Amino acid sequence: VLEGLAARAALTRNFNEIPVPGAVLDRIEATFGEQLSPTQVVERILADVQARGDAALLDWTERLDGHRPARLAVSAEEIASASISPELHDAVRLAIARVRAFYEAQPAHGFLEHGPDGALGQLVRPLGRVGVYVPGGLAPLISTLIHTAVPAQVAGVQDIVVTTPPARDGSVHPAILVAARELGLTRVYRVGGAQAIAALAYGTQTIGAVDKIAGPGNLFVVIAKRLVYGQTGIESLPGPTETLVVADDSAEARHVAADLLAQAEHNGAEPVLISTSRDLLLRVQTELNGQLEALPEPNRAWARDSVQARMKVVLAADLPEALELANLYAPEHLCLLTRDPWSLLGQVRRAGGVFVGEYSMEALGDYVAGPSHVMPTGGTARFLSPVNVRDFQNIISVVGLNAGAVRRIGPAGAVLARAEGLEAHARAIESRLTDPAGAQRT
Ligand code: HSO
Ligand code: ZN
Repeated sequence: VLEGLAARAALTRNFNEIPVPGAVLDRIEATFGEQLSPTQVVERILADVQARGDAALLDWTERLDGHRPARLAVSAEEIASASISPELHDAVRLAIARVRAFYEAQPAHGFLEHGPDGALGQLVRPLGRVGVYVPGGLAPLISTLIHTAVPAQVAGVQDIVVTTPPARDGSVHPAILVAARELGLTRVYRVGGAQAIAALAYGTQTIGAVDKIAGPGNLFVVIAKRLVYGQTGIESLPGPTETLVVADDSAEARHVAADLLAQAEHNGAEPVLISTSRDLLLRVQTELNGQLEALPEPNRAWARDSVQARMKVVLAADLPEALELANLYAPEHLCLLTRDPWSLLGQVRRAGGVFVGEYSMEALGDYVAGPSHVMPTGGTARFLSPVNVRDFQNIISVVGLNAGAVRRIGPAGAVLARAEGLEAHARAIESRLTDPAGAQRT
């Protein structure tokens, strides 16, 4: 249990390179026959896809996912005929409807202010083409497709392509295909990893280049997104998830434990508990052990790894200190399980999402609450926001001044231009000031 300065030190995050598990390095050596860093692996894949297009995608998919697809594109028939249980299908529809309703409420329009100087404003336009990366791997993240594609659709993006790694038999999980169908998405490609990011950034014969790539992925996906940034846009570099629970003595220990374990079952997750009550901390410890043992495998092993390797427990002097520590950590998820959680909202400054009270469990937020579950991780909530409509729009500044404005503000512009040594700028401004026709206009 950490307190005071020790808590502060433990919750202060430095930017570190993503740690690479030894098993990943072993697999790289087995696959490549030499010791390469993950970044070197990604650089090779990016260069190869850029040079050889589809042929490289097929080779890397065969090599890394164990299957050589006959076609990269999932066919229209496959999407149309994908089927899941009625219960799951209804849940997919509900998730889509709720995420859509949430983003339709986000104000995302431009403005044009008319005044004596003319008009100034911002045009808001949807991005042209967006690529959504849907992780496969341990879990087929149906919800991640919904939580990334829907804000893009609400932003007005017409062209959304989906890439997702195929299973060993080459299939894509039917629920991902059903979700794509329900979203009206017709372009789904069975390719994952760095090769998928390369395809979206550079374009291949089958997969056209996109303007922005969104969505979480494994280490190689994140490195690839970082390396292609500039060639294409990215929304963030999503890393392992974190959940920070602030709880006082009124919190139900079983809820606190359940919320921490829910996110602990994600690979590499970091659970953090800050409480003002030592008694609650003890109760949570007992609950956590019991609930952990009751989980089935492999979930128990995943959750245990997060709890044992990364969980942090802090005893705070009072709720203001708890919130100050939470802001310092800037968690992806901040869960408030206190007597009067709404009263703390004013002190929340840095978090991806804040989950207020015992009925706002983050696990529900992962699926059907409304806001996208793609939220800033690793302390990036200091400067990033959750995926939202604005990620899929660009803003164009509008300058529409009149002659009177040039008379009033032009001289100052010319002075600044000459101070910068930029004579042609000054003259461009003054060309309107000396134009006799223009000078008469107001
Ligand atoms: N909590 C994860 C997202 C997720 N959970 C998807 C379940 N499915 C990252 O915030
Ligand atoms: Zn989750």
